[in-house]
Amino acid sequence: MRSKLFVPGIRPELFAKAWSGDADALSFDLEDSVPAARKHEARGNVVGFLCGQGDASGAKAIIVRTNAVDTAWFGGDLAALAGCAIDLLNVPKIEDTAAVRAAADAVRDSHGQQAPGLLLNIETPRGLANAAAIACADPRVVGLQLGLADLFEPHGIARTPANVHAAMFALRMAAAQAGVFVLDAACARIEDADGFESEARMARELGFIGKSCIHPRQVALANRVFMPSEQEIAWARRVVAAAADAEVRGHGAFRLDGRMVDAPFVARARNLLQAIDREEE
Ligand code: 1VU
Ligand code: MG
Repeated sequence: MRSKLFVPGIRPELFAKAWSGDADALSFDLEDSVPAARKHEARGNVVGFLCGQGDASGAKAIIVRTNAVDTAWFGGDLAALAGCAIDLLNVPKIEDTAAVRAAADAVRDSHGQQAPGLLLNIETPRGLANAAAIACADPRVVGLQLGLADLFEPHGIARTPANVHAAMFALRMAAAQAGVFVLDAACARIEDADGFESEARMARELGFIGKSCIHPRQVALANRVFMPSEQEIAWARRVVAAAADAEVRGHGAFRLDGRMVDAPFVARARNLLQAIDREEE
């Protein structure tokens, strides 16, 4: 999921374009891009569109961002989405494990055996402080989504590389503790391709799998930055092959192209190859 394109639920004229575009995932939004008076309309648009597509999204992951668990809209969002083929529900502003359990229970009630996985937004100071516990709170949680606009803007925190890195690193460690993936935040500066790309590169270096996009022109940038290079894949294959050989010889650490390789490096290589295999399935 290198790129996840947001599409406001009240802009159905964008749905078909987003569907046929290059984003790895689409996130139909019922939350902040939809004013309170139009929540019902947004739900109707999204449900009508998704039900009309059946499960024909192909390789694209289909996500819906609901309203937060403690809002009056959350229950109605889930009830409306119960019949749709959705890969993930993205739940915003999760702050503690009680909210995760409430979301997971509600999704099991509304969707039963077909319940989609949960992608949880960490976008408040309290959510960030509790992120590891949140990620571990229910087996339905598959990923965390960084929300920098909510995390920074109301508190007057500038979006400098140092501030962004601090938030990313904290979230990455929380996700790693739970063994779930993590996605980078949206970037509101549509015209600033360099800014988008430098945030995406920082995220990639920290092991994030992709980045939220709010405009189609950001999708190609995210797809490029988060795509593993041929060299990385070739190196991973060599590490795994050499590790198998070393194991036969009874060695845990060995030398490959002037570098020492042992268990953590082999784990990284295996993770990369497994991620590629999953993409190809
Ligand atoms: O060239 P065309 O006319 O065929 O298409 C336009 C436009 O319709 C299309 N487009 C999109 N298509 C699919 N998904 C999108 N999100 C999307 N955005 C635009 O691309 C062509 C060029 O569009 P544009 O440059 O004229 O864009 P507008 O001025 O119409 O719209 C800009 C905004 C930012 C309003 C629009 O891109 C948008 O609504 N984006 C998503 C906003 C959103 O969902 N926000 C909430 C999530 S982000 C968050 O919560 C934290 C920051
Ligand atoms: Mg937000």
